[in-house]
Amino acid sequence: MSSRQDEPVPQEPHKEAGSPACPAQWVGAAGTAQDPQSRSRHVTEVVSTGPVRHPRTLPATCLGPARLPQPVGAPGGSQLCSLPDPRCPQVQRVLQPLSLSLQQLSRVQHHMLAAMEAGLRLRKGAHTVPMLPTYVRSTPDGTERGSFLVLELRERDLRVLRAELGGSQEAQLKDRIFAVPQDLREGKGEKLFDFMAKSLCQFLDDLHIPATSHQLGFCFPFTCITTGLETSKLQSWSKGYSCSGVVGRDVGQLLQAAIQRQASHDINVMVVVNDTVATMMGCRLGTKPCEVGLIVGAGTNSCFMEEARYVESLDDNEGRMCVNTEWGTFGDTGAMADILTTYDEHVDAGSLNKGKHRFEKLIGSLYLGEIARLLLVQLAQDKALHAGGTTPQLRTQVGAVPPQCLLQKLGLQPSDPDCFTVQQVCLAVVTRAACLCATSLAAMLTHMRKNRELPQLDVCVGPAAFFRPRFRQTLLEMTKKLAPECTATLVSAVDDSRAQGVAVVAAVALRLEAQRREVDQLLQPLRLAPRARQQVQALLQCEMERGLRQETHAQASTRMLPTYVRATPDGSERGDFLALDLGGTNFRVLLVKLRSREAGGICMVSEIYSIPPEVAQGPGSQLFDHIVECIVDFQTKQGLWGRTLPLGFTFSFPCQQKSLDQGILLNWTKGFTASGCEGKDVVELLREAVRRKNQFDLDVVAIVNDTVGTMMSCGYDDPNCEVGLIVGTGTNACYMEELRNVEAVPGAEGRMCINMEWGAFGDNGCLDEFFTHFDAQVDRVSLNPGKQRFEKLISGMYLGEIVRMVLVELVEKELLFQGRPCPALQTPGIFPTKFLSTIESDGLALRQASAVLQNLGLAASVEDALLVRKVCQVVSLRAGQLCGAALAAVAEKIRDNRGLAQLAVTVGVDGTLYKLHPHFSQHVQQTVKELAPRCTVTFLQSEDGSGKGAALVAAVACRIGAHVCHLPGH
Ligand code: 0WK
Ligand code: BGC
Repeated sequence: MSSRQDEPVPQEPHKEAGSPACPAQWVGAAGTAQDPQSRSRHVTEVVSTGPVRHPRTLPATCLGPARLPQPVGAPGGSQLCSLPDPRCPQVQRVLQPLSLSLQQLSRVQHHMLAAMEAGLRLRKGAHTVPMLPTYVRSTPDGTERGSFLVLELRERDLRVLRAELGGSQEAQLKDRIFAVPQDLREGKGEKLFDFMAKSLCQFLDDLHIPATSHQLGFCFPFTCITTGLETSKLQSWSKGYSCSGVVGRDVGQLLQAAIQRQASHDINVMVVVNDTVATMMGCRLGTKPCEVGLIVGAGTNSCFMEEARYVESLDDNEGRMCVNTEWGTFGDTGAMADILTTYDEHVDAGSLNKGKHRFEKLIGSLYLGEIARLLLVQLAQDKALHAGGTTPQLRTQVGAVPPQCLLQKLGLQPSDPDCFTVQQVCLAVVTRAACLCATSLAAMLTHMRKNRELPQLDVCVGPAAFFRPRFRQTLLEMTKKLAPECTATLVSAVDDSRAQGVAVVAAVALRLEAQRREVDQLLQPLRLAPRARQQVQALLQCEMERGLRQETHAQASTRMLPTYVRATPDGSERGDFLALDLGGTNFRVLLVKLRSREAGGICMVSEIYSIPPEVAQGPGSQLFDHIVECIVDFQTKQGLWGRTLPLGFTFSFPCQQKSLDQGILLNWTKGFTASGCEGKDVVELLREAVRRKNQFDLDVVAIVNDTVGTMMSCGYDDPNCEVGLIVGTGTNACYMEELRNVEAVPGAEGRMCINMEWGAFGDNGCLDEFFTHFDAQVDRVSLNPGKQRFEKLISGMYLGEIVRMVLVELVEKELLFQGRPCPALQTPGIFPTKFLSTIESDGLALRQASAVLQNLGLAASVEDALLVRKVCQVVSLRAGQLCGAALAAVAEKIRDNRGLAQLAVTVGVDGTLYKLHPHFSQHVQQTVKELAPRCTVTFLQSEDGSGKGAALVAAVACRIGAHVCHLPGH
């Protein structure tokens, strides 16, 4: 049977305790002063720790004319937390322990910073502050909409609101306040939650709010461990609350259960928010959201937007996470022993939570009055106040009162000097509170600046009400002194901001959830399920078989081209060789000297030359003339004139070979379209160009594909290397196939290296179900639509374009950059694949992503940067998995060929994407492990490129006498 006591009685809105006549809050609420007149929805007062525009002082009336304390930081003010020098030395002596020097404050700041960093780590140190993740991952961006119920449990009352968020318009609020009697605050927890649920239902009934389902945000200003927006387990009560049966329980569920017990309204407790978070989310400066929430009221606490990767307890450490510091508990393990005074110990001993929230007890208004009273008692005992007279009231705990009234209320007849002394005491207590609050704010800002790797930090701070000018001035100037590289702009708001903040947390959560669902839907086609990966592997195995067999070769999309490379190097190769390497990012000419290992093994000199697009896409003769010019330049530089060295030509395009030194170009790929080459023997084209130059001879011994060159180059170090893989501008692979399976080449003995040309896999439509509309767009605008379709899902020439297409669609759907037009993204090639490597690199990724977007003229929020990173990750993961599935098909083919239960094989790899992308190689390797579990595949990155491999092929050919020199006189 609920007692009258627990019946919620709505209060006159906002009639705060204490009459306006008596500036009650002098000592009470240190920093804050509620101006009951200002009922306007949003009064923003902006003060920053930028340069002091003009020193503010307290109105003289308060402190007496002459001996006003020097504002902090003013010239000559050494003792930072300076105290007025009362003529009375006793007052000086009693107040001395409250005045903290800059060294002491910096030490507190330093300890606080260390405690904050320790709090973020999984293994907590001795002195930590909790640093609790709140699962608020984004600040409002002005698009929040929706109507929410808000329940705000406060020091002495409960506020129930309905907030209508309308994007940039001001939130419409209806509210009611219900006093929370002391016995409820210190009684059974269930009673408190029933009271809250009842108040909620009464609010809905009284305001005839239609019976629909309501989303509720619960502002619960106590230390909670949060594991999601809706789940917060109470760690400890404070600020006069001590209900039983709640600590360790999920307060969101307790409230939900209490609401269900009311059985009158359909209300879902959607988010449980700490008051600092609500404050931060409810404040903004124009379009700039606050990234710090600061509470200095009955208690003190703060929160800030932390880089999630520093919150070790988080699994998904992408982006940002609002962290509730719970700095009120700082010093609970003795970190402040050197500044705590006996008065502080006394206050703590008399508090409901002895030994806890020590820092809060130096700043929160719940405690300052008590500290002041104890100082006054001390002063009275030292005959420095009221001629040493005290009264029973002064000796027992009292609330915050003005000096005159205070002493009269305490049955004392104060003299003017007494009033002045009381003011000094109050000033000392408040100034110390402001200075200590500044140490923690400075520590937090410094932490943020360091973690964001910024030379300067400039953030908006949402304090939960007006700070008293002196408190605010001391707080801001001391913060500036302790953290000169940080500028904090205080954006105060009347207490609606907190309630609005709770609604905004719910709205942002809904916005992010809706966005996440839409983004996942859009990206879904780019995700490859395990079944799809197996399918790709099986499809390629099928295409390989068809490519090798004469009767199906023409239909196969993978042309499985014989290379006439029958053996990998055995280390006995010797001699000097020229090599050309065309088809990758760079064109290289190399001199490769093969010696015995004792004589140094292989030494190479090479020169990189560019192939300008107009040469790669001009007349073929021009291209080969350009190649010859480069050879001439190289020979000159290397003093090779007069020597005709055997040459290996790495030509990284699909060539039908009838012998080692003959290769008919089937079709250009990778941005090459030089005319008059396709269908021609490129070795002949080169020889013609040499003849045109008519200055020297070339002895082309072998033309090899870059995959073959890579396999040979790695095979020189690892004889087990029987597969060559390139994932660079283009992609392809080769491997040592049993000659018996290579129907295009007579003979059944031994093996031959097959250039798979897997870039064309799917050109016959066998992969169509894996092509998304993004891929179709990329293919459509490519130089060779319909061709190299597998390559266009994987290689460096195309991944950036796929990402660009996805970003364009995300902007169109207003899921990125809030739908702001991004002309830059309409430009083909504007998002090269190297951006993926930058954006996906670990560590500073988000800053990299923002920097990349910035350079494209795209102002990105943290969410935008996160989303762009996600798109890059999805596109590169798919590419790595497709490449891995294809490689698994090759490994399984070799294992199958050899009838082995288990195969161990090495893959020689080259290509900028494989080598430089931070995660691509892992994606490939993991997929190979998944799809070819009976193959142990070792990946060997080629250090010297395939030019060395081409020279080795030439050397092997020369060694086994397979090469007939075409030169006159040979
Ligand atoms: C380096 C090799 C070259 C190959 C290239 C592929 O020496 O033969 O074509 O890798 O990688 P890309 O330069 O296209 O990234
Ligand atoms: C070419 C292959 C080459 C691969 C890697 C593809 O576009 O068709 O011959 O091996 O790129 O460079």
